[in-house]
Amino acid sequence: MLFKQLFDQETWTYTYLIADPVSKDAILIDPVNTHIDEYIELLAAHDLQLKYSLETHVHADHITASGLLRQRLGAQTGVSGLCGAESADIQIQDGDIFKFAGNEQIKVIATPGHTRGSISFLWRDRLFTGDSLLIGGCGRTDFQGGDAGAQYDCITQRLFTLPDETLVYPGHDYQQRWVSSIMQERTTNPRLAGKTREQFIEIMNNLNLPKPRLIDEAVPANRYCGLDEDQRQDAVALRDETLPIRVTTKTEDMVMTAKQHITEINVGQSRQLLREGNIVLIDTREESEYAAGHIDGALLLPRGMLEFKAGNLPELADKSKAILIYCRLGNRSALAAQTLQQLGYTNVLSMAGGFEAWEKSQTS
Ligand SMILES: N[C@@H](CCC(=O)N[C@@H](CS)C(=O)NCC(=O)O)C(=O)O
Ligand SMILES: [Fe+2]
Repeated sequence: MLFKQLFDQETWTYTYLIADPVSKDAILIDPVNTHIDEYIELLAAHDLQLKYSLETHVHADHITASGLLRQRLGAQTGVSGLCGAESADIQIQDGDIFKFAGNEQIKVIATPGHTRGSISFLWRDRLFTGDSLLIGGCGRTDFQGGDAGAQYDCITQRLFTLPDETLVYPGHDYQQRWVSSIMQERTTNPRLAGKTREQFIEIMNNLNLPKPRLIDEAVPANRYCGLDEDQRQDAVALRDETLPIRVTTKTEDMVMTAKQHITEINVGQSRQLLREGNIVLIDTREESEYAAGHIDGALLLPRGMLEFKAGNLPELADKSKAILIYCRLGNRSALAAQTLQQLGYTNVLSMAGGFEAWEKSQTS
């Protein structure tokens, strides 16, 4: 089996990939939206098919990538039925079992407290606790239906009763620790070891932590699998139109096929065409990637919105006009170029190597 612990530096969030190189089934737990391309590339590199994108809870400090993973790869999204995230495909309940890769199972253990709908996932000897049990700590209980008493009960009765050697993989760590065990937490966690329920509640009620920086943005978005208002509408339409194709086709194959049907040009040729002018330059990455740096004059049109937004852009009103499209590496832009062709655009080019190659060529 393949297991990877991924880290988001911005929010100190851990994301987990569990996959089977034989059956190709893959599962992500708590993916972060800003890493969507990394996930897609990682899955493609191992030729994996993302089956589920699961949440331990509706996060208050970052936005999930689940909705985008559903749009792009056809993964099913899952979050507890107690989270008020009705747009998720699977409303998870205590005791649910996710089967994958033949005999593999992920078991759901309800661990309310940090939020009402917080759950932990148990796979083999590994426990993914989200923000219920953290290494040497636990999730705060002062918002989203938090409940310190419930948190104490589920951690002491449901998690600390698992075998001592069970590995504890948390949803965050703010001190660069990666993994713990049930024995370690049961015997040394300062909030829980040797503490009564009353003492624990007293500690939790007096943490006085500032609100997470992104809470007002993250909680509403995460109730829609991390999609913003525009993407939510697009998601419904996309789901109907493209899901069956995405479920059965691997990303890699889709890119390969697209590249056979479109015209790619390299960075040098792109630069030349842009200098000559009279070409529409489109950046088809996500908004956050665009914000972090883009080619001058590029129009932002994320891949997931292409079908819906292209028709409304005045720059794309003339379907015979030359269009140059790029992404980070040249894969998404190949897919986007093919889509534009299918929409009737007759002069579409994709930039091979994408923004990374563009930047490299500028420094070399
Ligand atoms: N400084 C962080 C706040 C992080 C935070 O409050 N994290 C929650 C989990 S979503 C928590 O329970 N933290 C436990 C703690 O800080 O003790 C931010 O602004 O995002
Ligand atoms: Fe959290």
